[in-house]
This record gives sequence, C-alpha cells and structure tokens, in this order.
Amino acid sequence: MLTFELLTTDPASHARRGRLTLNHGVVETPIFMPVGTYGTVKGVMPRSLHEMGAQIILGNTFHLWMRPGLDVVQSFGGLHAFEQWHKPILTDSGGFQVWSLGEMRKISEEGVKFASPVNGDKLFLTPEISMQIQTVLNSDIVMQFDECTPYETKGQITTEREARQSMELSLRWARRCQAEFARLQNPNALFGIVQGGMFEHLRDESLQQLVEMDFPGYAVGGVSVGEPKEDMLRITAHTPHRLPAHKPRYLMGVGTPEDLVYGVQQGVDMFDCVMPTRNARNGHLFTRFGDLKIRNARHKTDPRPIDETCTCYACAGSSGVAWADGGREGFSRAYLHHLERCGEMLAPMLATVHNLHYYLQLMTGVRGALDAGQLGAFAARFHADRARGV
Ligand code: PRF
Ligand code: ZN
Repeated sequence: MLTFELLTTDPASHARRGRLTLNHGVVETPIFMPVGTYGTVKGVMPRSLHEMGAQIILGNTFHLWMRPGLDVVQSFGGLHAFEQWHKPILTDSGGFQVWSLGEMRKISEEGVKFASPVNGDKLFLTPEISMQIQTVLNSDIVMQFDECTPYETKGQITTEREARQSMELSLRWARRCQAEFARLQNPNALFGIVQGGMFEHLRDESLQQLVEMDFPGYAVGGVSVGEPKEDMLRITAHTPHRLPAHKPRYLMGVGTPEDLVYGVQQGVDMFDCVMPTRNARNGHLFTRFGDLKIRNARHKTDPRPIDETCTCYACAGSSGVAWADGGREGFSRAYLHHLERCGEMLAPMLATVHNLHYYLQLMTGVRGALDAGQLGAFAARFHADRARGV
C-alpha cells in the first residue's frame, strides 16, 4: 500500500530525505512529479520519462472520466496498462479541475454539479464518485476530493468566513472519501488535503482534523491559486512542517525551480506543476543559469545547446559522443529557434524533455545534497547560478 521511510533530516531547515514505497515501485523524495493530465505527459514517450529518471507521474480523475471514460480504462485493468507507464501514478481528485471551470459549476454539500466541457452533458462529481473513479484508475496515490478555496472571486478576495466554510466542507468531504475508499477496498493510498486559504489558523484547524483522521500522507492545497507571491511563501512556510514527520507531504501545483528549493526547505517531499511542460510548449526553457526564451531572435545563429552543463537528450544527445562527421551530439539553440519559428512538433518535444530533465535533476541534486548534509551550500549555489543568466 504505502510505506514512508525518513532517511535524513536537515538540521538547518525542515528539509527531509525520504523513501516512499508504493504498489508500483519506490519513489525517492524530495521528488518532482511530471503532470500527465489525460494519461500522457504531453509530447513525451513513457520510455523518455523513464530514461530521464521520472519516478512517479500525475493523472487527472476529472479529465480521464470525461475522456476516454471509465469503461475504457477499466477494460485495461487501470491507468498503468492503458498509458503504458509501469511506475507509480498519483491521480488528482477533480477538486482543483472543477475549481478551474469557474462559473460553469455549482457546489453543494453533496458535491459539484457542472456541464461537461466536452459535450455539455450535466454531470455531478462527489467525494464518493471521485473515489470510485480513482479506484478504477488504480493510481498508487489517490487524492481526496476537496474544494480548492479560490484566492479571489470576481476581483473580491476570499474572506476568512468564506475560507472557513470552504475548508470545513473539504474536511467533511475528506471523511466521506475515507469511508468510500475503505468500502471499495482500494489497495492504494489516500492522501488528505489541507485547505484554509491564506489564514494560518484555518490551516492549523484543517491540518489538525486531517491528522486525527490518520491519512497515510498529506497534501497542502489552495496555494498557487493567483495569490501574491508573499502569501504563497507565507503559507508554504507555515504548513508543511506542522504535518506528521513520519508521513509524506505534497505541495500541490507548485512551482518554479526556486519554489521547489524553498518548499524542500519548508519540509515538502513531493511537488507537481505544469510549469516545465506547459512553459516548454511556449518556448520557455529553464536552465541552471536562468530561463531562456527560445523564440528570441538572439538565438538565431547560436550553436550552443540550451544548457552546456545539461545531460538531457535535447542538450547532449543520447550518447554524448561525436558523430562520424565530427559534429557534437545535441541540438543547438539555433536549431531549436528554427523549429519553433516553423511550428515543428519537435520543438515542444525537445523543450519538454529538457525542462523536465532540469526539474528532475534539480531534485536529484537536492537529494544528493541532503544525503551529504550539504543542503545549505547546495541552495546557495543554486541561487547564485540561477541569477547568473544564460
Ligand atoms: N486541490 C486539488 N488539486 C490541486 C490543488 C488543490 O488545492 C492545487 C492548488 N495549487 C493544485 N492542484 N485537489
Ligand atoms: Zn537539456
């Protein structure tokens, strides 16, 4: 089901090095999880994900329920066989995706009514249905169905009263998820999600009640929902380290490379974000020495790879050896710029491989630093490198 071993803790921060064992394999933490909403990490073959060292990827209850539908995934015995990814999968519950529908939904105690964005059908998602869907998907980590409290609605910042109501609803839904998950005899692990908006005391109440329910792992939701950066940092500094030390902690939907390093120092073990994949498709590349926009004309004739220190397929090729013609293996900025300008599909593919490789390598570096008791020095070097510029 799930075991979590705490291997080392950093004496100078809340950071931890851990090992999570799930039904489809082992995950070394801290970890970044690539997002595969529709049962695919957009533009990346599973074998490439495997080669770049991805240990666990995400899927989405809501999207997979819409398309291809549960009967199709069920006929394959679950999402792993359907999408041909045989390592762990975490599925989000639909709570956040329903939130993203904005005006198109109606929330009640029972669940969320909405019109299908695919064909307009009237649909109803409840904590029980979310658990039933995730049981068919057979994801290794199942997320509770929650309400992601918005930062603001129509320009109005969420009040404490509204944030409390939303947080309390998520708590009642957490209980219903737990009961249904047990009734279904789901053999995987169900995580609770801390909500409470931008209010520390609401976060504490949510956390305490979820801890009493004794989930095998916990997430912090409701951050990175459009709030000012300082609020995001404040809630991330407040919440994760208050969760039980012997259980995994997941910060949902965060963030930039800097956010990941900060999150680790606040005691977070797991992250996911569309940023490396989505930004790649917009020509935004992350590198050790800062970010790079490949569409910029200054790359037109640049023979250098995206990042000379990167060992990904886009930067270094598959073997790192020279071709018979003496050329260095790996793609130049000039070539990637050209592909982008022509709208070639290889452009987003290579950019995605590079960005994911960067995020995964960053976390590999973090784990190595924790193992060596050098996280502080690692973080200092990381910030200095990132500030240098490409
Ligand atoms: N709840 C769920 N999924 C999420 C979030 C949340 O609050 C967030 C918030 N950043 C991202 N994904 N269920
Ligand atoms: Zn690279």
